[in-house]
Amino acid sequence: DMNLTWWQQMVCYQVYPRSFKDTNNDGIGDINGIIEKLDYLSWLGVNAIWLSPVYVSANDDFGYDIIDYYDINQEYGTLDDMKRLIEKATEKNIKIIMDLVMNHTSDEHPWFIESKDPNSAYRDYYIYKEGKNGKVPNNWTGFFGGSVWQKTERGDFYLHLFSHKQPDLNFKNPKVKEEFKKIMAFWLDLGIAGFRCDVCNVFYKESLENGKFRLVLKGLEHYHQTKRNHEILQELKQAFNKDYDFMMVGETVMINPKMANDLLSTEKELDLVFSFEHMETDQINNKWFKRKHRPERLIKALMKWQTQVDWNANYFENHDQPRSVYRFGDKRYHYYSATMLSTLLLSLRGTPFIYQGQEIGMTNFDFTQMDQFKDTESKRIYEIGRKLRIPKKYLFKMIKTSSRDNARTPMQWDTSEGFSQAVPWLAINPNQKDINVKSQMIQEKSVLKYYKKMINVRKENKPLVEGTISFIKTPKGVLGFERTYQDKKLLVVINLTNKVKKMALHRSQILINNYETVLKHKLMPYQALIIGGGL
Ligand code: ISL
Ligand code: CA
Repeated sequence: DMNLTWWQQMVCYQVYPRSFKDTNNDGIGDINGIIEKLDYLSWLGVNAIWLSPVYVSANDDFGYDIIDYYDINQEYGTLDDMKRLIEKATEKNIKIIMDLVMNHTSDEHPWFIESKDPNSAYRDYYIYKEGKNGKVPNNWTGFFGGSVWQKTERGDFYLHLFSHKQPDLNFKNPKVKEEFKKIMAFWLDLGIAGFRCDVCNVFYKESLENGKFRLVLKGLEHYHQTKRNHEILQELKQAFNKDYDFMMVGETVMINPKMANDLLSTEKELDLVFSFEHMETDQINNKWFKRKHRPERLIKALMKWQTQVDWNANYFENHDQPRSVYRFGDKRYHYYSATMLSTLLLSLRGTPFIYQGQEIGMTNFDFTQMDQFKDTESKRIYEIGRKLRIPKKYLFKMIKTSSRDNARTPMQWDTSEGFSQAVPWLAINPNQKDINVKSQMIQEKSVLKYYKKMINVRKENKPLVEGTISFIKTPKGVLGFERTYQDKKLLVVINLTNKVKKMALHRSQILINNYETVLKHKLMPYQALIIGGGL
């Protein structure tokens, strides 16, 4: 009955399949595992799943290097399993959003293998170039560090913005775009409800000229958010808009609100975009160089995006980010930090995305050695760092803090073998003894129960979904806003600090509160509450 689309009303849950649930005990999560946990997800109250890639992959970047867009990675199951997942999820009113990786394929994809022959029909699917006196064709640097050029056996080079196992596709060749139309049609016909489009504002390379000076991603200005990139996205979206009620959420790197609005404009190339500014508030220039988290900086970024973009894709975690609970919270306040973030995520204006494990407050892993990392990015950064003679100890510390593997350790279902009875592909966090689904379902007060409750509060209170947002004056480190829909007004107050904060509060009509009580004149550390009836 709302004026909003289904993807605006949804609470979306991101599954990283490799680490979610293993049913055949090979230590690797699988599609049957997701099917097994659908009851759990519907108990929690989510109505959509974004599935990180499950396609056939060479697993250099665990699914983000695709060999076959039309089939499922054997480790995860079969196409029939996938069809069953879609069917069972649909029965439970859970929509499936699949990852769509357009910027690159695996170097083991048949297209790339063919393309190695200069006379092949697939040559133009990728970006090859002769070197300059045996050296790389230009000065561009990639997302995982180092040059974007990889030398071939023939002596020329191909371009890869990510790992050398992920050659970039050439969107100047219209056939490549047509391939993606076919891929989209295939999955939409199988009943999926949308796509999360991987790095979808960098795939069209306007030119291969040298980039101007930048500390990271030299060359960016030649492919970031190009005009043609917009047009291709529009064409892909519009090709299916008439026949399918589907959505596209773009992972859009390095954008500001103006760029976001361009992508979300009336041309409707994307329905939602993931922005990064709020996730970069605790870093200097790039994620390997951290600075102390200051709540005011996070608040400022959130307010900026909430004010300048009408409908945001809200998130604090995904498979690329370290865990949020101690990043934006405090070790001494696990429960309060996690529930504060839950309240914030689910009460901001926009569509919330919860990453697996966030709902129980999973934490970073206490890595002690380099060989524990499985992520291609972590390994590559170590290599590059060593070449630059950065001391091992320092490098290790950097990677331990920022590695994507922090988010990729297996889901903590219970105290022992809940994820798998075999040795998992990536070590499980020993704190699963304390932090796990089973215990949190039993405990009277738990992060999990709070998430379930908060999702429900969101569903039952229209202002939290459909309402406008306006910010109120608050003490430093506290975020306060009103959500208003018709004659209903709610006040959300979130203390993002580990300090007690003075603030006069109304104590009636408390919809949710992560503490037992509300004090009249102060907020406790990480206290978060929603009050009915406004101020
Ligand atoms: O993870 C990052 C560094 O923290 C980002 O720069 C990330 O590489 C970027 O956001 C693009 O991410 C997406 O595409 C990558 C893949 O490795 C990521 O997992 C995916 O989310 C290449 O496909
Ligand atoms: Ca398995």
